Amino acid sequence: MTDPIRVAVTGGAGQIAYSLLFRIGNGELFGPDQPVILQILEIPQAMQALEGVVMELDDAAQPLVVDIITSDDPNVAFKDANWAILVGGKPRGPGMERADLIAQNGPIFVDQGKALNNNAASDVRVVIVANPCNSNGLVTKANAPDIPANRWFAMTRLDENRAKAQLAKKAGVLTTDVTNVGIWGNHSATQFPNFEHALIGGKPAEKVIGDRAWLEGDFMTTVQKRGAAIIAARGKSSAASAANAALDTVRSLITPTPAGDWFSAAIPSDGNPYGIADGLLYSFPLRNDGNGNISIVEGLELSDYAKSKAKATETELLDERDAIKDLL
Ligand code: NAX
Repeated sequence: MTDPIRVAVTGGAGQIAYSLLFRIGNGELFGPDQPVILQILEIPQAMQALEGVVMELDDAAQPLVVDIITSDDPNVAFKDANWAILVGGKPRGPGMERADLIAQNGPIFVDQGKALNNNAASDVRVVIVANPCNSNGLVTKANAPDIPANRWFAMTRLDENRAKAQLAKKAGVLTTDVTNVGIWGNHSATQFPNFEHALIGGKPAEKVIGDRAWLEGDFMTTVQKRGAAIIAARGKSSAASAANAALDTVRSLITPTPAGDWFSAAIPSDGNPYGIADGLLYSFPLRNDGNGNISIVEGLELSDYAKSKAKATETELLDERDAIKDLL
């Protein structure tokens, strides 16, 4: 039998994990022949709820799931993990400012960074979903100095998928016809879903749509504020679509990117070709060359409009970094 891949998922009793774990178990991440060991982390107060999730995982009788390990100790959950998908964190409560969210989540990721550093497999790759994901990722990375910089990703794929869906709807095409949508910067309302390079059926989206005012207006705000719109409609934050985006992210990291296209995730910004400050986890358009190398798409011409948007989200990330500087 092929050696199983160990996938650590945190926040296992939460809403995103409720979709994510079953889809990993189904083979949607690593294919129908690749066994997996699920290593699930929760906080002590949620271990009982996690037990229920594990009962359901058992009841799904997924042949690829060869073992399920649960723990409230990150040193156990991250032991020998080849992938760590960090979903668990403190949610934003009523009246809580973004700065409070950052401050309250920071310490969680100090501990998890240390635990990853000391326990994960030497090939571990880490995808941070828990918000504020760029800054949480920065804290985790800073506390895991032995894990190389090219193993760190914060999730902006949901934003990319949202942007593609909006463009496809407007143009009356399938989402598969929309390519080259890059998310720049932070997973927050300052993110820049860059429509200027997007293609619809291989033609510039701006030409196909023919409505720059919509692109700069409704399109941008719909994507930037989609999370809040879903909470308003559903009474809960996006979960199935977030799990879906986490799967998309990992798949893009392990399969070659189709010719000419790209995908989005936040990665360490050091030495990036677009003049964004070093020392951030900043989302860029990325390519996977199929040999395990993930690189920023180079040579994209940025208009003054695009530059100003890329800068605004950089500024927010610098402010966030300032708020957690003691943890880095
Ligand atoms: P839930 O509140 O349903 O679940 C979070 C789970 O994490 C809870 O079960 C909680 O007990 C657990 N948890 C808290 N602290 C933990 C710790 N120290 N170690 C392990 N587990 C811990 O949230 P859910 O809807 O699943 O969302 C999870 C995270 O994803 C949130 O931070 C959310 O903001 C973030 N999101 C990120 C998105 C992205 O695109 N990057 C989109 C969706 C989502 O909003």
